[in-house]
Amino acid sequence: MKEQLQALQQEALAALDQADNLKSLQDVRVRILGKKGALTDIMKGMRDLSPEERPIVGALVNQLKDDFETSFSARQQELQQRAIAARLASETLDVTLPGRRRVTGSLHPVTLVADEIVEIFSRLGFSVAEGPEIEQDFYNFEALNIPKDHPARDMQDTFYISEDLVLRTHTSPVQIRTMLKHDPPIRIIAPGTVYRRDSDLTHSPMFHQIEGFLVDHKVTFGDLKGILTHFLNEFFGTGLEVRFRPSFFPFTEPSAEVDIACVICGGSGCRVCGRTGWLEILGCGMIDPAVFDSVNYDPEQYSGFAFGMGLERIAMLKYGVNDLRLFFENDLRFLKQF
Ligand code: 2NL
Repeated sequence: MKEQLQALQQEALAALDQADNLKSLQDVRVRILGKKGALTDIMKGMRDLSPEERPIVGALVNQLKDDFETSFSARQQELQQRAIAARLASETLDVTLPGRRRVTGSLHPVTLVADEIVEIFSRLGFSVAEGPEIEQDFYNFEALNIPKDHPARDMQDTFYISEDLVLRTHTSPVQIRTMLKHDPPIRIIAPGTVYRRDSDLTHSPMFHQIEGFLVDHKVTFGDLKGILTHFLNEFFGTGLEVRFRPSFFPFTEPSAEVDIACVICGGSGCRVCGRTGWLEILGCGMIDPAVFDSVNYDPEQYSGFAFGMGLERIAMLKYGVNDLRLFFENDLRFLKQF
């Protein structure tokens, strides 16, 4: 039995040496120490030994077990180290590689211009208001003193959804809605998308406007001139020359158009200003009493002014863009520049 044990020990240690991964190492252990393992078999055979022999063989078995465990642990550690080393070698990480760049978008030039105008009027106490792009005839036309036979109402100029619904042709209906909800004093700025049946080199069927108005006791044309001159100086630069020309809108009386000295040529005359030295920049006027009637404001108690401008035109002048279509093509080479 002693020889049997020695042979088993040799075999077991050789098997441990040969195992080249943790799984086959575990298999060797089962083969020797498992329930049906070789050493277990030998231990079962000890029943047949004499009382004198039994402790001697028992001691040898224990010795073999201890030796096996020691060798097993050593080999197990060795194989674990080897597995870790292999993994480290195959999963190397180059920390000097540049990171993946995050693509950030930028704001559209029309948004930038709208935000800057809103910012300037916010500092003067104006609040932002918005409204629906599909609008009722009453808010878009009727309440604004635009008569039934006015050419702006024509199917040729306005997108009709039904007899009573249109795509709003200006942001003025936002102001009508605001006045119907709130009493004066009131100061509102309303940026938004508007629609007209017009499509050529210099007109898009969808474009953007910003309108503002102020209503209080004793508001005068002088207040209008002061506020708009201040705004234009903030937006285009201090010392800018500004002029007010008489004009006409159905919703204001008196009405004016405002020009600034050409930002391209400085007033000497160029292609952009049509050699006049002036650029038309916005329309404005004192709110017509007929408009006050439709929102139930008393024209004897209150007066106010309103103004409106096209955002694409302002963005073209501000950024030196010479083609309106660039704003709607969404070419990243263009948009990335803002
Ligand atoms: C322009 C001119 C203007 C208004 C808009 C307005 C609104 C109400 C009452 C009175 Cl609720 N007026 N808006 C007034 C004058 C001119 O816009 O050239 N827009 C692009």
